Amino acid sequence: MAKTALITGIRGQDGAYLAQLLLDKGYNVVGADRRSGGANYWRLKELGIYKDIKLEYMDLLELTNIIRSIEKIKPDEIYNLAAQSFVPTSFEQPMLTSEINAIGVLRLLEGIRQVNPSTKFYQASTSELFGRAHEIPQKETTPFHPRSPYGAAKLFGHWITVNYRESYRMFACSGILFNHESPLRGMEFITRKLAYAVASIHFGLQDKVVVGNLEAKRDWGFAKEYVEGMWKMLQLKEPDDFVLATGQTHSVREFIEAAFRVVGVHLVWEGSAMNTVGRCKKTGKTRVVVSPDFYRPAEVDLLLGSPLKAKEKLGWKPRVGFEQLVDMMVEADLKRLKKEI
Ligand code: NAP
Ligand code: G4F
Repeated sequence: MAKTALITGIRGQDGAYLAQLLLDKGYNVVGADRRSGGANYWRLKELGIYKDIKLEYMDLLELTNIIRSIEKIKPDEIYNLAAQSFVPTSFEQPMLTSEINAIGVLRLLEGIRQVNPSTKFYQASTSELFGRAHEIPQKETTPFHPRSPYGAAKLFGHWITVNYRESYRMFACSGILFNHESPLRGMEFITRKLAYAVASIHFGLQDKVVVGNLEAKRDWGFAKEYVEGMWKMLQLKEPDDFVLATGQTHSVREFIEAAFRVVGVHLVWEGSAMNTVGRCKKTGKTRVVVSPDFYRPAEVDLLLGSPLKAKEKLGWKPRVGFEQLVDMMVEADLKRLKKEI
């Protein structure tokens, strides 16, 4: 009999790719969909899977709703991808972020425990847990030191998942995923913001992009590969926690340079820190401006993960490299914009 998976955050980047993967594997896929204004299913539509998914109204803020949904759907596996996932918003709305990213995980685990504790559970943990990183590269045993309300809330989500596994012998895994991107990434994140801006500048629809800290470094991988790692974790004999990462790190500045190279623009930089601008080497036109508006109260300076345990125990390894990822994202936005204009 086909397995049933319940995915929270189905309308997000990872939710869409995971739904696609599980449908391909023959699962019945149910998406937990909160009743939010202007609900948008563009990712599921772009992947051509919108009609193959059942949607269930379920909000991580409401335990009774979670219990009823689990009773009704009877999932074999639950993937908790729902979150207030944007770090800057967590400084503006720390309590709402914690209600969703911390207590929301507990509500879900408690719902599973009460209805059917043999349901397998995946928690979307994050490299933001490492924050002010205590070692390089970061691995499963690296101490946590979150640097935002987002990271602190996710830390609770991570430990409560471990706690329910240890206390109630539940099959609960936490994936400590480093940044993963794709053409389906939300526009507020730096990679997609840049891919879209570069495409837009190329077609003359805008002349520059305004960004924040150029020196922050991230371990950027391709989201479609990371959802495969999530699924692999729930197929293990014993539940465990895993880092998924590429093992490579690049600065925001390097991402910007690579993105502009896709459209043949080579940048030269002038100034420093918040007074930096990036100009097109050929035309001298200003294409990048740094503004304090996009700086955070506390920054995560360097993330670099070790995927060694995932390689050994899950047989998971990333294939798409940095340049290929940047290229894929800019090309996708060039194609989208070309259709629109
Ligand atoms: P995303 O695109 O922002 O998607 C998050 C989803 O969560 C959205 O569909 C959102 O629904 C839903 N959501 C928010 N609040 C909710 C609530 N109260 N009840 C139910 N659903 C709610 O994020 P993503 O990039 O796919 O990431 C997936 C998960 O992995 C998140 O938990 C994120 O924190 C974590 N993570 C991501 C990365 C990464 O690099 N992408 C790395 C590590 C961990 P709406 O569509 O209604 O807004
Ligand atoms: O793209 P970002 O907003 O992603 P961030 O903060 O690393 O968080 C993402 O990855 C986490 C995993 O490590 C997830 F848990 C989380 O849910 C999310 O998916 O910012 C990346 C870096 C930061 O250092 C930021 O300061 O880019 C820097 N940055 C510089 N200018 C900018 C900008 N970030 C954004 N969003 N916008 C800018 O203009």
